[in-house]
Amino acid sequence: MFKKILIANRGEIALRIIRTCKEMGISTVAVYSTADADSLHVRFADEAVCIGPPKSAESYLKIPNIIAAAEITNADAIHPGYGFLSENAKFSRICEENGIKFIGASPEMIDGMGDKASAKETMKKAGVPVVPGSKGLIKDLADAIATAKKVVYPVMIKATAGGGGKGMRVVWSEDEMEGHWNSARQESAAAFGNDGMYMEKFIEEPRHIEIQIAGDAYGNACHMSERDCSIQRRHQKLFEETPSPFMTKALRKKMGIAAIKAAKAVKYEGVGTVEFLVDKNRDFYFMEMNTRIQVEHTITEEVINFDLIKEQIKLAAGHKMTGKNYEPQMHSMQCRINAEDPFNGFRPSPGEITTYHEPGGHGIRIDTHVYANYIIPPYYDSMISKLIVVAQTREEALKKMERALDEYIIEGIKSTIPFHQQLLQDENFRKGNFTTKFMETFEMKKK
Ligand code: MV4
Repeated sequence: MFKKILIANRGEIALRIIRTCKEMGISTVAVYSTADADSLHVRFADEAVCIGPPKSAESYLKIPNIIAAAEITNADAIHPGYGFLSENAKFSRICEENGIKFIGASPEMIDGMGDKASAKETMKKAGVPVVPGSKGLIKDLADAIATAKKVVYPVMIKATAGGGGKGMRVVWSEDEMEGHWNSARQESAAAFGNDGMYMEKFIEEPRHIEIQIAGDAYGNACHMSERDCSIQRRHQKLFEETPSPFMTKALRKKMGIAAIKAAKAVKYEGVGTVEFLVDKNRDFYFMEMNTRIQVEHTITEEVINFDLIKEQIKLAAGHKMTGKNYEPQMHSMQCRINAEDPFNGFRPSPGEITTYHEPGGHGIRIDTHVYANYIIPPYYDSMISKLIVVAQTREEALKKMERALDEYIIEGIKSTIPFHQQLLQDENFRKGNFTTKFMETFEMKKK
């Protein structure tokens, strides 16, 4: 097992990783920017190294500084958390070259899954259902028009280097193709330095359901229940739950088998997530594979009673797993509490938290790095806390979440607590009747 892990991240996930390391008897090294000197991850780690000024590009994304911090502290592994360098092939490779274990995917895996068109081909060959569409990349506008005729409108053109919705367009008819083709390619070239595009049938009003998986170095893989992440706004997830209210026993079995096929096809090592689109007929299609621990891993931990970070560290250290699958035993949901004003278009609201009181009691978990008088810096993402509940049923989990949100006091800044309170009162939401389009029509009621 590793003796010392450097955590190349900040905020709640840095703290989350430090906690598990402590329980495993592993020493920890925090890295921080000058804006985060008062952050809890700095306080709770055994050692801390300042890696630069506030801007991420000069600190949390600055590979030489992080490697230097690992070398001076003699860390034998780096945990990248999510975001930042967690899916950066170059960083994974540099760790490898410096004899530091990267607790995440190999550079080849990151590159392979990062190219969406080739990841899709890999999955199709492995027998994982994919959305019907172009074979590989589209050559030019004429190819796009010809392919769309075969795929049948509406279609979607997507950047092969994409993700997070960038470089993606829905095309409803041939007369719209030229405009969307040009603008999507330009956007992709600017955002990713890669204008490779592929095409798919547009799935209308899908659900976003992802399967947590894990694999070891001996060819074992297992699935660990699903997460419904359909409640998103501009590709930012706001609320996640497991089981999905749309799930059936039969669908879970089929999606689990498909996720394992995906993992085994690429000899996946570590914990990962296979994302699917699920249509109204419960047909499902591979969308992406994430090679990192995700923000929403918590709700899976609650329903299978299992520490995913611990498993991730063990797998990175070469431990063998049994390969048995996990079924959800409970119902869990997570509200992402962001420093944003939901009454004003979710505008960022950094600054000092003047009053802070957390809810508590049975079945409630809060993962956060904030405290009373903490100043939220404006440089990083706006998530400040994750409120997670676990209960026997969805009905009970909803009640518990309502109670917890009512108890949660954050003053001095605006937060998304009022949004979640209103979400939980929405009739369709309560019935589990929602898709990825839900937030397009959701409107906040005035205070
Ligand atoms: C789609 C789709 C409909 N049909 N692909 C959005 C992010 C990117 N990773 C894939 N996305 C989508 N791909 C086809 N063929 C709809 C979306 C989509 C979406 C997917 C998951 C969660 C939220 C979403 C919001 C808008 C569009």
